[in-house]
This record gives sequence, C-alpha cells and structure tokens, in this order.
Amino acid sequence: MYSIKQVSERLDIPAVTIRAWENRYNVVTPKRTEGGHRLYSEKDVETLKWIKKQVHEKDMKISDAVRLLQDSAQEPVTPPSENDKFSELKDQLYTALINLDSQKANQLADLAFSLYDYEEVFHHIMVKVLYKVGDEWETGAISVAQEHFSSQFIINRCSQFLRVLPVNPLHPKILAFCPEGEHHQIGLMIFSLFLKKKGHDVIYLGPNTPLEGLADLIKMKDISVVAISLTNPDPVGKVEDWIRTTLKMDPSLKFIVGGSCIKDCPKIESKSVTYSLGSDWDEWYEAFMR
Ligand code: B12
Repeated sequence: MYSIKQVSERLDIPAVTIRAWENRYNVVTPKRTEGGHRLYSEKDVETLKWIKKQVHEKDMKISDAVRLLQDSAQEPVTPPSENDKFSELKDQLYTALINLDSQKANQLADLAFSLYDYEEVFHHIMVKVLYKVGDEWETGAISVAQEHFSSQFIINRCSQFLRVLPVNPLHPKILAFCPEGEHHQIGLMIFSLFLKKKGHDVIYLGPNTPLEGLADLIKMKDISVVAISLTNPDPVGKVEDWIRTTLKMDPSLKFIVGGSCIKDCPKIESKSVTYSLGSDWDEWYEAFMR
C-alpha cells in the first residue's frame, strides 16, 4: 500500500489533484490508516495512472475519463475510445476544409453543434481537425492556404460563441491575450469560451498583443484573472518578467498560462500563477474562481 505522497511522486500528479479527483469524481476510494491517512492499493495507482494518461496525453476532460472508466466496468486496461462517435464528422470536416469548401464545412459544423454540446465540438472535433491540419502541413501534404482556411474557419465559429454568451457582471473579469510574437490564438479562444460559459466577462485581445500598457488596462477594467497563451517559446522570458512585475503591482491578481510550449518552459513558482498542461480547467476553476 502507498501513501498519497508516494503515489504523487510515482505518478507525478500533485497530491491536491489526487484528492480533488477523489472528492469530486470518486476516481478511487483509498483505504485509511487509523490516523485517517490515505492508503492506495496497486489497483488504485493503476487507475490514477490511467486517468492521468487520458487527461494529459489524450486531452480528455476529467469528467469524461471518469465516465469512461465507469462504463468500462472498472477495467482501465482497454477502455472504449471516447472519440469514436466524433470520428466521422471529424474526417468529413477535415476533408471539407482542405477542399476549401466553406459551404460543406459550415453544414458539417452546424450538424455537429446540433448533435453535441459546443464545447465537445470544439475539443473533440475542431481541435483534432486542427492538429491533423498541423501534421499534414508540417509534412508538406497540404498548403499554407489550406491551413489558413481551416484555422480561420474555426476562429470564426469560435468568435460567434464568444460574442453571444451572456455575462454576469458580478463575476470576476478576465483578460485574455497571446503576447507579441504569438499568433496561435485558437487555444486561448476555446479557454475564453470555457470562462464565458461560466458567465465571466472575458476581455479578449487575441494574438500578438504587446505587453506595454496592459498593466493600466488591468487596473482600469478591474481585471482579476489574466489568461495567457504560449505556443511559441520566444516570448516566454518577456512574459515571465511581465507577470512578476504585474504581480508586484497587484498581488491579488491570478494568472493562468496555457498552450503547447508550457510543458518545457520555465515556470514561476507562485500560488498566483497556474500553468495549464492539459484539460485541467475544471480543477483550476474550482480552486481559484469559486
Ligand atoms: C493554425 C496554426 C497556425 C496559424 C495560427 C492561426 C491563429 N490565428 O491561431 C498560423 C498560420 C498563424 C501559424 C503560424 C505559425 N506556426 Co502554427 N500551427 C497551427 C496549427 C495547425 C494549429 C494550432 C491550433 O490552433 N491548434 C488548436 C489549439 C486549440 O490547440 P493548442 O493551441 O494546443 O491549445 C490547446 C491547449 O494548448 C490549451 N491552451 C492553449 N492556449 C491556452 C491558454 C490558456 C490560458 C489555457 C488555460 C489553455 C490553453 O487549450 C487548447 C485546447 O486543448 C498547429 C498544429 C498543432 N499541432 O497545433 C501549428 C503549429 C502550432 N505551428 C507551428 C509553427 C512552427 C508555426 C510557425 C513558426 C510557422 C512559420 N514557419 O511561420 C508560425 C509561428 C507564428 C507565431 N509567431 O506564432 C508548430 C509549432 C511547433 C513548436 N511547438 O514550436 C505547429 C505545432 C505545427 C507543426 N506541427 O510544426 N500556425
């Protein structure tokens, strides 16, 4: 049997996350020592390892991973693929986009939104299509024009949702931007959608935003949380300095930094700064925004 510290070290999952998965989703129910400390069996460890894999490597939402686990009768070895139901639409949308066929692509997107929750459509269809576009673009199988058409299509669809979702003026305000030099904005848009769905007013500045002047905007607009997206590692150092300076100015601010270069970039050790490595948004929201 293992303590939470041992499990945390072995699986590289923070103890706070393991506790949250237990309390919120009943992922595992460890035994307790007489003193009330958690004791995990080998099976518990395997289950947690499987959940981590779904969430961090396959980009699945924790709630979906738990549902899968339950559906597969506690057999974490060969769980069904949650993406199967999306695969046809995903393939068709990909084909329509690389054929630059906006009518067909819009029809497919409309169909997807009518069948599934819009967040599911973005995470399981649109994002996956973009990853495929990226892979094919990298190998030279598709052109820059096809890539631009695809990303612009998805940006347009995402903007429509961002525009129409209602805002609760009592909820903390959020500033979202990609720093200067960062043009990849779709991840940030999808995260902004997540926050807007919860009723937050998100001031979305989009790609390639100069850091100068943002501190004034934060004060002026009474911002509580700053969301930053980084794919390209070049602006990381500048962003880090800016976060440190801005935090000195207002220590109550919270930062969340996400995007595909986060895995390898240096991190600021501060309770006020969260680095999002995957679909851990619900957890972050529970911890910081409730
Ligand atoms: C579309 C695209 C572009 C478009 C961007 C359009 C736009 N306005 O966004 C354009 C054409 C501008 C572009 C340019 C470039 N691109 Co590009 N691009 C892509 C592509 C195909 C899709 C990116 C995308 O939107 N993915 C979907 C989103 C949703 O995924 P994501 O960003 O990872 O976001 C997820 C998480 O990371 C997270 N997240 C992201 N941001 C945030 C923020 C917060 C706060 C949180 C909590 C979470 C979070 O949430 C999302 C959902 O899970 C990728 C391929 C790929 N595999 O991603 C290449 C890719 C990212 N690009 C790449 C490259 C190399 C470039 C260029 C350097 C190419 C060039 N030679 O010019 C330039 C750089 C431009 C720049 N300075 O930023 C590489 C990056 C390699 C690397 N890691 O360095 C990739 C991986 C392609 C490849 N396979 O080589 N690109």
